[in-house]
Amino acid sequence: MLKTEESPIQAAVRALHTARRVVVATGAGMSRESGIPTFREALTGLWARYDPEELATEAAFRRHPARVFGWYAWRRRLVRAAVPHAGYHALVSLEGLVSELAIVTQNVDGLHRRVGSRRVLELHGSLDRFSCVDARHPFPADRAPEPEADTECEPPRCERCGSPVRPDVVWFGEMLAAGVTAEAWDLAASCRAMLVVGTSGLVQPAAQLPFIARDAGATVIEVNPEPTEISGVAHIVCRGPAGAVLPALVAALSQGATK
Ligand code: BJW
Repeated sequence: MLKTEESPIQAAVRALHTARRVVVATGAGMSRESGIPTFREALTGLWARYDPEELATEAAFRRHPARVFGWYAWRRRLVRAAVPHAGYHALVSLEGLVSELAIVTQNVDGLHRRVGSRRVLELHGSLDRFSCVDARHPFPADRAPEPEADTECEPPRCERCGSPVRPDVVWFGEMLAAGVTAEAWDLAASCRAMLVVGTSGLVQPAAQLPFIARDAGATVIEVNPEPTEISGVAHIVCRGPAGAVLPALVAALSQGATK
């Protein structure tokens, strides 16, 4: 896919220029430059002794509800304070440069929606929503406690069944929502180019998306400062942070720089 004299950005511009449908698949690295740690970075402060993979399970929540609820409250505070970086705004601009664009994100921070990206599919749910652990009855977000300090925090109880309230995210061992998953899989199978930004490609089933796109004939472009499980399947690899690569890519595309 990369012509010998081309830079990865130029090759990516060429692929995006001719693609009718573009999918951007984002992961935790997309928000790193906005101050939100990636999922696999070591935790800090009160949470330093815990492994995120052990906190993000229903079993952990049932065993230690205040610890897990407090961890999510801390993360919600980080997200509220975060300012979406230039890469987020570049993806909004990209909507105006291609015929059709959808963002499929594993992130639960809502930053794509906050900057105004129009078609955003959140595969792993959202920190902004809550439901109870037993029956998944919705719980109003404005009634969820928001501790000021970095601390454990007892979850509220469901008003209908009394079970503890949890964040409406997809934990390990849980199924992704059927509707959003079907839509994401259809998009991956029918896009002509997929930008894969800031994901390690370790978590299933989301990690399948670039493979589906490639098998269906799309050009897969990775944006990540580090090699990942996706690098081998990508036709084009832009090594660098999302906050620098995406604005450069969109600027080059808008100038029609295809050489
Ligand atoms: C930058 C950057 C910069 C840094 N710019 N980039 C098949 C095989 C093996 C295991 C399984 C399997 N199928 C299912 C499983 C089990 C499990 C799984 O995948 N486990 C793996 C760990 C092996 N999957 C599940 O359980 C899923 N459910 C499921 O499959 O249901 C069916 C089923 C049910 C029951 C039994 C069996 C099957 C559900 C997965 C849900 C994942 N949920 C989480 C938590 C969400 C809530 C929360 O945030 O707390 O989602 S886990 C966590 O990982 C979070 C993330 O969305 C997800 C992906 O992480 P991501 O985005 O890739 O982040 P990182 O941190 O890994 O990587 C960051 C990247 O950014 C790095 O590459 C950096 O280099 C890069 N970067 N700075 C650009 N500036």
